[in-house]
Amino acid sequence: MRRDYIDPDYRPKTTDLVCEFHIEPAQGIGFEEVSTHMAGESSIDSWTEISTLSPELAEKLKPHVYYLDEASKTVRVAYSEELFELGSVPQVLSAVAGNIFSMKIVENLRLQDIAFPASMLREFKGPNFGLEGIRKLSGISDRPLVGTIVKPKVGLSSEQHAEVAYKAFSGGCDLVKDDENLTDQKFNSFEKRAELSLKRAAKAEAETGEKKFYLCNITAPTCEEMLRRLGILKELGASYAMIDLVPTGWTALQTLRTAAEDAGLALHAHRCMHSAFTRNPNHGLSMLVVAKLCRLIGLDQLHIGTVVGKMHGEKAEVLAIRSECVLENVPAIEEQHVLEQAWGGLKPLFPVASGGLAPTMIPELYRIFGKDVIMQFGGGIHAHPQGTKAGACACRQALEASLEGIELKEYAKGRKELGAALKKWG
Ligand code: CAP
Ligand code: MG
Repeated sequence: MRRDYIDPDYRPKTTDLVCEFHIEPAQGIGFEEVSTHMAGESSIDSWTEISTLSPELAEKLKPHVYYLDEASKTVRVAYSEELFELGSVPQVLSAVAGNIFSMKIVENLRLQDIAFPASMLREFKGPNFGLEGIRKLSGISDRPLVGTIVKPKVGLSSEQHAEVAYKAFSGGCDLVKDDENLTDQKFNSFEKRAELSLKRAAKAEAETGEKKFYLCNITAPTCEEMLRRLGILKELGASYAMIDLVPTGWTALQTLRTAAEDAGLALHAHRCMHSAFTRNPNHGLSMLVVAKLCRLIGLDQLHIGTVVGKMHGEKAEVLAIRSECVLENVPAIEEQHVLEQAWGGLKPLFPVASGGLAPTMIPELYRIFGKDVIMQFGGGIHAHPQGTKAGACACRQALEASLEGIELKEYAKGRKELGAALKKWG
């Protein structure tokens, strides 16, 4: 007989880490059976009762499956904080998002949310800049920030890349970033691109009187190389570094967080590859969990979805992710599988909406996200009929119209950039 961890009378302690799972048992396995074994496998158990685990130790460390609802396939488990290395995201994931996905008794399993106890929050720094810090840095307090991704994703030389960045800055972009798959290729080396693009950012800053940020992608094969690239950005006077958070991994992010603070750089996190494990609603882990881990670790900006653009993500889900980025106290939302979370003073991070956006979507984006969002347009700027500069200008015009509550069609009168964008994207 293996242990039974089902305990509906248990009330999670403030020191417990609580997880909500969606569980579908394999054929012939009962819901309670799979729930209790999953809780055991993610904490102290093996597949059979082990003599090395004394009853006293088991009692002290056992998980509590305190909520089970077979109809909604939902289970909540409270784990003692003693099971965890409190400041290690990799260790926490090895436990509550580790072996359990491989169990034969599980047909589908999804980690919907993790509610972190205060003891764990204290072990993490959270964002160094965060939403408010970025606002201070940019001097922009009253509107969304506008950014672009240099396109094509890869293929331009460093000089061409810097020129596109300059046009985007001149047209009105606050931020210009690399694409996720641009790192240090033969045609466009990291060092040269960083140097030239930062120079062009400074030129545009002087010419426009607005702050201009270039976000160079430091994603690299090792942490050492990533830190070296971070050092180069610091030397060149950058304000930001960008990282592909999933391909580089949690250890890289935790390493980078400290180094970025020492270097005085803000961190922009691109979430490419997240959908490999977040997209299936029945299996994997949620983007909400990814976002919470990013805030915990302390990234300053994170892609969260757009609702209206080219990437998947329903409005309710995207807004729940947004809440985890910006609120101090997140209330539970049963139907979104969101657990209550108090953030213990960890700073909010700046949410980024990106992916398939055009200037004509700005009024809708503003309605959905309000002013605390960074709107990023790749194709939506570089495919503008009059070019990149006009594309960036059209975005700023559409944003001005949205802030003033004026219809785009009306605002486009006498503004040829917005007019052309409306013609193209309606
Ligand atoms: C957007 C983008 C970003 C996506 C990522 C792209 O370009 O550069 O990587 O926003 O998606 O490569 O698709 P476009 P998400 O504006 O031309 O689509 O933000 O959902 O992680
Ligand atoms: Mg991209």
